[in-house]
Amino acid sequence: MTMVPNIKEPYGKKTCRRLSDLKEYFADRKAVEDILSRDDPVIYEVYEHPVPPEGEHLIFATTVLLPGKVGDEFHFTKGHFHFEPDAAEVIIGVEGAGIVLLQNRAGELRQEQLEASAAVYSPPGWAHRVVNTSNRNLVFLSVCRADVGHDYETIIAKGFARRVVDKGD
Ligand code: PAN
Ligand code: ZN
Repeated sequence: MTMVPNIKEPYGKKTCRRLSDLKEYFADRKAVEDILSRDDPVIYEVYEHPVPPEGEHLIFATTVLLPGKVGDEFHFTKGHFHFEPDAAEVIIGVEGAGIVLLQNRAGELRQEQLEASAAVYSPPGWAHRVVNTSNRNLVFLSVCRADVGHDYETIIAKGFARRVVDKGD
């Protein structure tokens, strides 16, 4: 039995994030511009199941984070805090391997390994970003309250305290 229902159908919404959507997130702006002058590669896709955006429902989303780097920095999701009530989230690895960066609003950072069948808990008040450190797709399921609301602005303004780069090991 597969742990995640078919991620292609049915889903309520598919979001495709390309490098042009993430250009202010990567550290190496020259590498971003070099790649964008040739192509606008997909970094990740999110398949959300259709649920009403209300607190008694759960968001049920599968993310496919493609392998690759921008400069020496591994592909990652934008990362975000949740708004009201800063609700928690569970992230479950389905395929591939990588890292979840967790950071609270005081700037405290934690790092967890993500791999198939691993579950990572993002507590209330902690932002989460997933990084693909492997050479294949990193697929994971995210579950949280459907009314959380996503705060990307704080991450754009302050970033995460850690970047995950390839130093050859
Ligand atoms: C996930 C994320 C998904 C994409 O479903 O939304 O992995 O990451 P970004 O939203 O940071 O671009 C989740 O955390 N939902 O709350
Ligand atoms: Zn979230």
